Amino acid sequence: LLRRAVCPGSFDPITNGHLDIIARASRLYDVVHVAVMINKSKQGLFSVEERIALIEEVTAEFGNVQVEAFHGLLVDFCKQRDIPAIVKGLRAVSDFDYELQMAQMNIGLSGVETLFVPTNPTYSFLSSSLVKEVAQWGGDISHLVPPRVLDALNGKLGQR
Ligand code: COD
Repeated sequence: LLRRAVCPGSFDPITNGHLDIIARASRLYDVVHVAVMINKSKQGLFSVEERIALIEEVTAEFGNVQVEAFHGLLVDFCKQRDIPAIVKGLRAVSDFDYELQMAQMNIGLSGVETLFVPTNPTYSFLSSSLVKEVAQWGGDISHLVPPRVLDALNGKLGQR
């Protein structure tokens, strides 16, 4: 029996903070599913296909990570794939209120557990939106995203 977990998110784009959580989950579980939420009401910088391609490239070395898009409820994604656990990074107390609410809703909906991993302090301030904002104005983000993502960001922002 394979032990599975899911790391869900928007990943627009994946940062070193996300990658750290996925890497740590991949050491604890046989298979880690990365679920990229499709949000029709919020257009991202990267398309869902582009986000998936970037995540696949930067997680390939772990050898047990599977990347997919999803829409609807995360617990339904879990049920369809026999995934009993959601792994989430907690950056600060500011994440906690909402994460606790979602965890309690999700276990109530379908019994799926949520495990919180404390963020690597190097990345505790890091979010996709800050990365995009800093990159947009030419700030150096090379220590905050994988090189492949840096290239992709420069490509996107250069086009505009
Ligand atoms: N350090 C550590 N972890 C981090 C960092 C960091 N710097 N940045 C992000 N993370 C982790 C966090 O665990 C975070 O939750 C996750 O990565 C994803 O982050 P984002 O910003 O890409 O994604 P969000 O916050 O937009 O994703 C929200 C979800 C898609 C997980 C959530 O909205 C969801 O589950 N939606 C599906 C619909 C659903 O089931 N709704 C009911 C919920 S009860």
